[in-house]
Order: sequence, then C-alpha cells, then structure tokens
Amino acid sequence: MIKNNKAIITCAVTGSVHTPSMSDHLPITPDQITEQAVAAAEAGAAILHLHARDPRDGTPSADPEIFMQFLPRIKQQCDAVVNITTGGAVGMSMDERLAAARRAEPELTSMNMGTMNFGVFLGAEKIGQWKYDWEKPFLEASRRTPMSNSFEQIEMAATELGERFGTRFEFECYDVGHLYTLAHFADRGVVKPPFLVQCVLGVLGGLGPEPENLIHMVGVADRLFGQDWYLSVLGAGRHQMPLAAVSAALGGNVRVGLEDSLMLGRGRLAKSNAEQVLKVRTILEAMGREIATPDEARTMLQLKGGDNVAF
Ligand code: KMH
Ligand code: ZN
Repeated sequence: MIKNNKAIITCAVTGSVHTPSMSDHLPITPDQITEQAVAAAEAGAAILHLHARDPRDGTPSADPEIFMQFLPRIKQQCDAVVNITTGGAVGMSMDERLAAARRAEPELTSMNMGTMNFGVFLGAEKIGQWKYDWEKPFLEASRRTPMSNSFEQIEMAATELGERFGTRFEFECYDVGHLYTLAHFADRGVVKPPFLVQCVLGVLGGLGPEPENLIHMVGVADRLFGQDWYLSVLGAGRHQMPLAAVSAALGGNVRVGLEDSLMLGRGRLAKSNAEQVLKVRTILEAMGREIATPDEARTMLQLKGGDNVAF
C-alpha cells in the first residue's frame, strides 16, 4: 500500500441507496447537490463522488442533462476532483450507467469490480410514511435484481473511459474476490496503477463490516498490488466512522457522505454531507494525519486535471 501522511477524503453526496423518506437532508435537486457538494469540499473533501436524481421526486437518474445542471456549477465554486458514478442504481443498463461519464469526461469514475447482490430493502422497514410512490418498490427490487458487473462490462467501461478520456477509477471492491478481479485487469494492462481501491464493507451482499475483514483485504491487496495502490474505506451505515478510523490508523484514505450513511452518530441524522466530512476530518487530524487538497489528490492518483473535463 502507498502510505501518505496526507489522507484523501472522498464525499459521496447523494448516491442511489437512500430515498427521500429516509432523511430530509438528502440532496435531490441540482441546487441541493451543488450546495452540499461545494460545502463538503470546503470542509475538506478532495473528491466528490456524484450521482444524479430526478429533481421532481428524487428518483435516481442517469440523465446526463441532469448531471450537467450541477457539474459545471460545482466546478466553478470549488476545486475538488469530480468522480462520476458508473454504478448508477438498481435496474439501470450499462449504457445508462455510462451516459454521464461519456458526456462529462471526468477525471475519475467509480468502477464496481463484480456482479453481486446489493440489498437495500432493509431500509424500507424503518419508514412509517413514504414521501413518494417509487421508493418502496425501488428498494424492494434489490431483493431480486443483482448489480451486474461482468468481466465484459468492466473491461468495456474501463477501456472506453480510460482510452477516450484519460479517466481513472475508484475501484469499488465489496469482497476479497473483487481484488483478484482488479488484479486480472491490471495484469492484462486494461487498468494502470496506482489503484485507488475503495474497500466497501457492510453492504448486504458484500463483505461484513468487521475490522478483521478490512485487515484481510489490505493483506490480499498488498500481495496483489505491492506498492501500487491506495487504500480507501467506505463503511456502510453505522459502520462509516468506525471503519474510517481503522483506515486512518492503517495509513489509508476515507470515504464519507450521505450516499453511504445518513447518520452523524447514534440516533442522529446528519444535517449535511459537510457535517460528516468535518467529523471524519477531526478523526483524521486527531490521529496525526493531514488532509489532502484536491491538487495533492490529483498528484497521488495521477489524474488528468480539472481543466481536461467536458463540463
Ligand atoms: N453505494 C456504494 C456502496 C457506484 O456509485 O458506483 C457504492 C457506489 C457504487 O458508490
Ligand atoms: Zn455511488
């Protein structure tokens, strides 16, 4: 693992896991996404991981025109690296999932490293009153619809985005096998180091949130990638801050944001993405880590630069 005293904070601002009934603070409209993304960057996030939603009711959207209602505004107001999802949401086709990245040619996109169950249906159990009709069926669909990321899909997406736009990737690894899949593509030269490996723990269908699992992933990734990778950690739900602290102790980087958890602490909804960024920043700094600026993150991850995107 590449250990750097500078820690990169990624903030995943809205995602497609949570729905409007779960929190009034989840950003939905382009205005809300812009405002919360910029505030997260000002709080210390070097990378903003972005999804879009239909502004009328918060349905996850793959429409590049909606992305273009906030991407240029975010770029004008802060220097953070913009990372566009290619995971999209349950039920989207690969073409839909790639549409925004093809339009915006970003420095960074997510790249999910395996087909898997991705259960978000438990979130429905806690909701008494639904704001919109789409929410419950959307969450329930994750019981029967896996997230598809075949070898063919990964190779097509990584090759196209890498070769056409010089985009680099946040490799989302939800299980140990996903690290071996990344090694397969690395060995074939489809993707180039240094790799930003986002270890995702606590998703129903992926590896559980115990720190021992993270330590095992780090050991495997060290064997596979040697000195050519950066650790970042995303703990889902209430595991967000504890696992961020483990990553910080290991010399890794962290991801927070309302995509991954709606909470700031036990029984306490986060009022904004920036609140979570400030909290993780406090944890990192208390542990002697410095916070990487966007340009330091660009250098570490060998990104093409914010002037070379199409928004
Ligand atoms: N929601 C996260 C657990 C993506 O956007 O490509 C995974 C994610 C997927 O961020
Ligand atoms: Zn995402």
